[in-house]
Amino acid sequence: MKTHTLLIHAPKINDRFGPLGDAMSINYLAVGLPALGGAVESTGRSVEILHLGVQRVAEPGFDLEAEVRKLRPTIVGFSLHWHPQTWDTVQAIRAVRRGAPEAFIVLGGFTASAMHQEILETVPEVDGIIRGDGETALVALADALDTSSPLGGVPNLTFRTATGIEENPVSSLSTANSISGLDYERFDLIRHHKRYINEFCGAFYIPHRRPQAALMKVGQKLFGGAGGRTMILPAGRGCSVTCGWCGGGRLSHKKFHGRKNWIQVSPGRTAALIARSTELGFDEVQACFDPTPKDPSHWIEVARIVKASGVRTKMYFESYAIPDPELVDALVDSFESVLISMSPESPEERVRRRFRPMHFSNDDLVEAVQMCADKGANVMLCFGQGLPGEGMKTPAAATKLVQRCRKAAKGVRLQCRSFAIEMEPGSPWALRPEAYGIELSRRTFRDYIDAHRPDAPADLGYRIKGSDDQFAMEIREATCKEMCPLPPSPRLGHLTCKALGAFSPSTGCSG
Ligand code: B12
Ligand code: SF4
Repeated sequence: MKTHTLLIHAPKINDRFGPLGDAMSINYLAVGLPALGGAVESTGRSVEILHLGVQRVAEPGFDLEAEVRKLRPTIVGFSLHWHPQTWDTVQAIRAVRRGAPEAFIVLGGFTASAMHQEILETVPEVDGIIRGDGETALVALADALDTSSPLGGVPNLTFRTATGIEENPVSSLSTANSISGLDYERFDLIRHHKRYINEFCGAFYIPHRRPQAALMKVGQKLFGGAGGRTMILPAGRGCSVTCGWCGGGRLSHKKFHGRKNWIQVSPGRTAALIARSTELGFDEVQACFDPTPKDPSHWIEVARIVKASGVRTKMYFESYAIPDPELVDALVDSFESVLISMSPESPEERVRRRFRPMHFSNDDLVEAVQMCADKGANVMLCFGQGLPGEGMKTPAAATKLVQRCRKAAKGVRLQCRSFAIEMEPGSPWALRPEAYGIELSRRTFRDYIDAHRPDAPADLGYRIKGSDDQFAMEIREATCKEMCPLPPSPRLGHLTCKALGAFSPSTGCSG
């Protein structure tokens, strides 16, 4: 048996999440991966995508080393997109190298692009890294390997030579037209793709233990929440701004992917993907690309075409600031139900302004919640935990802000999510920690491997200068009491958390 190109996604198998205890995270594939496989397949080469989390449940005892020995791939491409995948991905790379010594092992995705030189220096099993957009470059790599041509002509590739590491320029950059023509719906290239859609495209964490998993399912059935089969829309690339903590902002895209601006998939193609989502078995779609919240014409046009097509599904729209009322009208008019998320990140306006160029005030937020509620859209608020600049008064400010929003959200459902923000490679505060008042505990690729190994101590990758443990605990307590992401509501979720914690007493919240 021979598969020409094997694309692999390794989730973080040994993660932990509050009341759920041991759980698997990073369950979504990069949305561009099925399209990448489709691009290679359209050149007449056989392609398969393996999700190592799906493999774990669908083929217990699955052995990657034995599998690649059998498949004998020419190229094995790892999607090292999200940094929490680092340890698991490196383990999988080693297994592939043992089973397929002749295969060309290439990496792509955000983390791989930001740390390309270092990865080649640290992991000898890796042959090359494609930075930024992958479609044209991966096909060019396949062409070069199949014809034994020099790799110096493969765009975006950093690769190992007999004498060192060579870096080809990022000369292949996709355009708005080219990304609108890609086959994002090629889920059929994923082995056990129905299982992927049914079990992995929803909850952020998949508990290892059965009681937690079963209880979560019941909770989600009764109260809803993240857990439906969600198709993430591949809506665009790049970003219009640079947020302080984000590894995917405008600055990072320019530095690592060669993209100075942002591009969007055309409204017609986006609407067609929304229609495909229902045929593929998804319950809802999620739009997480909103570079111009002040000019909502693009998404209004998407909503108009969806309505005209007669397709009905649910929409979870991540607004990059606060949404325009006309957009909310268009979404509510076109979708079965609408959930709009907004990310104040910090209740302190000063801190928010420092990290988010698309600023809005607390009053703007409360008004926007009320506007959404008046129009019948549910609301999700996303907070960070313990950003530099926050202090002992922050927990009380957070409580007050959530209470104001709750009052404004009459007649609709208000959910909250609150995550401690982790260090990401290539983000502005990783590049200039002193400017943000932090000290890094994660800098190198080796640090990222160590930070995500199964037995690693909890660490966000930085320490805020001058902060103490008492402050961290108070923030966590306020979060548990007022912003719990678990059903039935931000204020009562801590009861569900306690119930879940009863199955694993060492976990659970402080609320
Ligand atoms: C949409 C989005 C999401 C969506 C999911 C997107 C998805 N499934 O791909 C949601 C909201 C669910 C999400 C979640 C998370 N995200 Co996010 N997300 C984005 C966002 C806004 C756009 C990404 C996108 O759509 N790109 C365009 C698509 C079409 O291309 P693509 O999938 O990236 O694939 C291309 C290339 O990356 C490359 N490529 C990818 N894999 C491979 C493999 C090979 C072999 C090759 C050659 C090339 C290649 O080629 C592809 C085609 O050209 C970016 C920020 C930004 N503005 O870019 C952050 C971003 C990618 N997310 C990030 C993070 C940290 C996360 C989370 C870990 C957050 C968290 N703490 O939970 C989770 C992970 C969830 C998971 N995997 O289960 C960081 C990653 C930084 C880093 N280096 O780790 C980013 C950069 C910024 C940010 N902080 O939001 N995210
Ligand atoms: S967090 Fe900010 S910089 Fe990052 S993708 Fe979102 S809007 Fe862009």
